[in-house]
Amino acid sequence: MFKRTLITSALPYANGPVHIGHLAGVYVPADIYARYLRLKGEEVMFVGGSDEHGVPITIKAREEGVSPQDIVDRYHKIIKESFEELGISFDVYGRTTSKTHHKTASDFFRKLYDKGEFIEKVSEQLYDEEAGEFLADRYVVGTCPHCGKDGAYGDQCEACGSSLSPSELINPKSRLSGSTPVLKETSHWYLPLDKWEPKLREWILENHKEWRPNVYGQCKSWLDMGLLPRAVSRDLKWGIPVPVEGAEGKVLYVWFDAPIGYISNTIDATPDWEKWWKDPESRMIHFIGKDNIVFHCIVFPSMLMAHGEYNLPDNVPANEFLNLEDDKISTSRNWAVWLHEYLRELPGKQDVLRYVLTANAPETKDNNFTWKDFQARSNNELVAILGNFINRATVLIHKYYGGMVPAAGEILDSDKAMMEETRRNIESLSENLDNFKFREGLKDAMNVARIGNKYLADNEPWKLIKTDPVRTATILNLAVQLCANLAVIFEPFTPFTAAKLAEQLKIKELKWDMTGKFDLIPDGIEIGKPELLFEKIEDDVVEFQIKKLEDAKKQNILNSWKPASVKETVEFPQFEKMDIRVGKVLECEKVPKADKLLKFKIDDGMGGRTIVSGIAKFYNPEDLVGKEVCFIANFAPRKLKGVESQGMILSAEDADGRLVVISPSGPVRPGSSVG
Ligand code: B3M
Ligand code: ZN
Repeated sequence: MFKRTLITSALPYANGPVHIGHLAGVYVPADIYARYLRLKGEEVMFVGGSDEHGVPITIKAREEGVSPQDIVDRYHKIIKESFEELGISFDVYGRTTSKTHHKTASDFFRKLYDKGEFIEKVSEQLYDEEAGEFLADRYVVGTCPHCGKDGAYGDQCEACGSSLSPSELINPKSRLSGSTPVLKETSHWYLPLDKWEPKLREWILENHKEWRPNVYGQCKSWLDMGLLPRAVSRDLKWGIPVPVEGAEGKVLYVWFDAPIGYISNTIDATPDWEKWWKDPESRMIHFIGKDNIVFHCIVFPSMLMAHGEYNLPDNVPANEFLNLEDDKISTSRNWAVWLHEYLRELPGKQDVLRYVLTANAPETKDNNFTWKDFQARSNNELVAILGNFINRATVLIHKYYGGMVPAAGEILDSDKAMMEETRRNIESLSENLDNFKFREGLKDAMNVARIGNKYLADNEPWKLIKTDPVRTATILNLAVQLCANLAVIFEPFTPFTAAKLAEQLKIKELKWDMTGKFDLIPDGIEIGKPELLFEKIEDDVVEFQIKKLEDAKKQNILNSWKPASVKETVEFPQFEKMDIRVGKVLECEKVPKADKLLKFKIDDGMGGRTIVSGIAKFYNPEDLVGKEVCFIANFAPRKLKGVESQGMILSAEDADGRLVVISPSGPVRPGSSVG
């Protein structure tokens, strides 16, 4: 049995704020687990921190014309503060630019180097001759050799998800200068993962069959493909210098230094750090997203084995991805709900977000966040089930007993059944949390609130008070005991609410071993005034958020809009055949039973004509009357919804698909030729 648990959560890159995908995938479940173990009285260390190296940070710095240090200082602060505000209860939140980390990572590399654990190899890598720099990872873009999509990065194609190396890209381009890179020799240190393959196989495939199927499966397929030596250094300026003579201009690969950040941050947290990492009675759990599985299950463990003194992780409960409104979350497209913005725009609603992200946790498959579902879960579950039960119980105690908890009398079978059912749900909750099934666990917790509502509805203390005050006292005593149970079991999920409730019920400290008991609040204790634990989320709040996303989508379309390529060349005689004229709109109306069509009566200087045009979605017909428009006068007439159209009105298509009619910039006589 383990004595203590070291919980790590992936170190977010400090090149942008965190969004709900990060939260649902990593930080909320890690926090639930840490809080749960603490409630059980277990020894826990919950380690987080920012990942401040890597190419994306230097690219962002270059784009903004600031230093990489400026970028990481900015985002480390935003990330750290927003985590705190959401109640992510890190025991330490460090950063990989810290002195401790530089030393720890250097020493780690040096130890492996001295033990002869690396292979030094010369290879040809892409080099930007204009910039005079090697192009590691994301410094190169090109066409993906697997799916053929453009815009694949040197380390990964985001379209098909394949891992790449820069030299695999077809038609590579440097992101530094835009030039086509050349191949140039450079030497690097490689960790021979193949050496550790047999041990990894035994450790994961034999001894950790309990890991989540997605994690186990990914590891198995990596192992079955066969492991290769992996470069752990890069030719870059930003990073931890390779601590070896003759390695000028080389830094540790970000995925070599970042996981060592878990160790460095533990060192910053406690002088007693070694027991967390080296004592076989300590266990380590990595919370990560699915894109980090190989690094945490294959690469980092190989580093730890090569080092020789460290424990391997006991479990790696990686989550799948969270989508937003049925679309992949994307930083570059700004398709995200950013935590720091959420906290500003929905103040005091931390627990609602934590609740909804857990209820929709992408544990076994990708899942979807929608604002409508957010509102529904808030109002139909937190307000209507949990908040409602607690409110009813505490309000009645205030109403009938001036807030003093009444003593329970005789316990009937129906009371015992309620208590039993509560215990069963809490047992199932515990078991689910022990097995990293947070979504299922949350259902169990909510069921306990449902039991409470049913208990009150079945017993109707508000009626009984008139006929049987003794029985009423029993019911309300048990109801308030159930509230105390809820304070404990919801603490991992909704800690702010749990703290308020505990205060209201005068519970000094919440502990897991209080659960399932019905003597937690002594008779005669005066409980605090009932306060609303949850408020309804109104329509305007979610409409604002939905509008924000729609705006982001529009902005994206505008940003990525490119004019269509020019059509085949036409000679003048061919062009001349087209008779374009100016006309004045005399009448304009919708064509019945056709939502796209407008019917125009045009003064063409030749007695007038009718033209039907498919722009009804973009104009009010009356707004067009009196306008001058351009139309093709010799367009073959055709019938549209029974109306003969004698020409075609010219319009331009906007980036978001809106059609805008073309008008002359000054007054022109109807019938004038355009050419
Ligand atoms: N920064 C990658 C990521 O955010 C990376 C995790 C490091 S954990 C040691 O996906
Ligand atoms: Zn691809």
